[in-house]
Amino acid sequence: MVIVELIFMEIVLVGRSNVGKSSVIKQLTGKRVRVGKRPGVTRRPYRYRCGELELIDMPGFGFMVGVSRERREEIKTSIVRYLERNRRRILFALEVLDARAFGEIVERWEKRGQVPLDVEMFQFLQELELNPIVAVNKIDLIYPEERDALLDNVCEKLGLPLPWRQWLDVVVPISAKTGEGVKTLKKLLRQRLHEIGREHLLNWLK
Ligand SMILES: Nc1nc2c(ncn2[C@@H]2O[C@H](COP(=O)(O)OP(=O)(O)O)[C@@H](O)[C@H]2O)c(=O)[nH]1
Ligand SMILES: [Mg+2]
Repeated sequence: MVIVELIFMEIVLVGRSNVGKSSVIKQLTGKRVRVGKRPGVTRRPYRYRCGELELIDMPGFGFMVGVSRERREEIKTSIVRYLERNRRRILFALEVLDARAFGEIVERWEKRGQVPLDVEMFQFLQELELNPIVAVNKIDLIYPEERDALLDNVCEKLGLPLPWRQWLDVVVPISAKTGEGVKTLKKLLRQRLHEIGREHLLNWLK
């Protein structure tokens, strides 16, 4: 008997718990996705197959109410391990941030003299050459006149020189709730796959 295991190429979504990873997948795929599920409960990556491509909804990392420190460490380690082990089939990563919470969390970590988890993850993705796209989600909660400053701050913290507008192929403000910016994100995903000659993997993307 011959067992053929089909290996699909992947786009992996990473980010803190509750930033909207699942909601983004729902916006992109139109699939029924577990949204707002109790954080820390999802241990395994959820795979959403779209044609010959898989979108991977990784467990959220970082602080979660009712989740022990040990468990949080375990989750972080499992994410890092997953990315390393599956590196060859991952086309790129999509790191999702919460526009409203990001600045505050980062400052708290910096005050303690630590590298914030989100920043560490971004750097790790860069090291693995996973060319992360950063989706700054929940932008609907930010007043339009405050958005440029906020996105500049995101870039600054991630180590990307200002202004943020020179990173339009990396940083995308979106709202997985209202759908704002989702079109831009889709365009960016297409562009990325076009660059590596795999645009056909997004034939399903409307
Ligand atoms: N206001 C707002 N809420 C959002 C947005 N995206 C997700 N949410 C909400 O944030 C919560 C967490 O979303 P979820 O997709 O489950 O986050 P995950 O833990 O990263 O997968 C849910 O209550 C969502 O309805 C957004 O763009 N704007
Ligand atoms: Mg989720």
